[in-house]
Amino acid sequence: MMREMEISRAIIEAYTAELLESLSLDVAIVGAGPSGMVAGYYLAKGGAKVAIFEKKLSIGGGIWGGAMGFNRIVVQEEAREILDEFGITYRPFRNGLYVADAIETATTIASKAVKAGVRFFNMIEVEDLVLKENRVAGIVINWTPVLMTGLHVDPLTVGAKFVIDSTGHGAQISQHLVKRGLLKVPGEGPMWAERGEELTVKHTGEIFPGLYVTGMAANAIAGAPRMGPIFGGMFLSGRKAALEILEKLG
Ligand code: 48H
Ligand code: FE2
Repeated sequence: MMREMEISRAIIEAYTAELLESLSLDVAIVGAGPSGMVAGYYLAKGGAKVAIFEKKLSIGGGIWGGAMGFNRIVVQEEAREILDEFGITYRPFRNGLYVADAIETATTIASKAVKAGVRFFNMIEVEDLVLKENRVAGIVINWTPVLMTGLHVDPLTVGAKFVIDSTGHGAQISQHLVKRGLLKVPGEGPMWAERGEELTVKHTGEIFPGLYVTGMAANAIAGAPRMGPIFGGMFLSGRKAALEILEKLG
């Protein structure tokens, strides 16, 4: 066989095998930001079959840019153990705040998640939910460029026992239930760092049978204030959702 065809076959076979293997999941996570990737890591570590679907080419969501492009993030004392779990380097600042490199944070969480067994599918956008007998039962997926260009191409479907909306600001996946009148999402409030962090974690959970929210999506569901470039709440939220789901999966 021509070398070029061998290369093509290697890619197509490897990718489609993984996609076929992911058609029926324990957990489908939508969005590869901090909360989604941390959730994926703990779920995979706990033995769940989990994949993350990310509409962009790059994973990492809002981590890369730190704040205003200053690529550092702040993490508070309560979430320091998660930095330790991943082996991310940090420096103490003061008043229980720590500073980590955004690039190291994004790459390390992604790498640990992959090695724990999370499958990442990038450039795939979740455009709807599967809803059966009043329970979310999967996600409806399409190529991001198809949706960007507005081509009329129907999607495919992935089944999941649980779906996590980790899409950040706006809670994109929960919005599919809002537009059908099944859910209300008040949206996030103006900045108040401590309160935003607290409420994000508090409101992380199952908001509709089969559908969990984490991170800024949980914040939007709760109508809680935004918190700016402090990421401990995102990590703690991802871990909380993962541990709750692992318990339900038994
Ligand atoms: C597939 C999708 C879809 C879709 C979106 O925004 P994120 O980083 O999300 P979180 O909640 O884990 O982290 C939030 C944090 O980054 C942040 O913005 C903070 C702390 N802000 C505070 C403030 O005051 O501003 O990541 C979400 C990911 C992104 O990569 C999107 O591309 C992806 O989800 N995504 N993927 N299908 N329909 N919608
Ligand atoms: Fe943000």
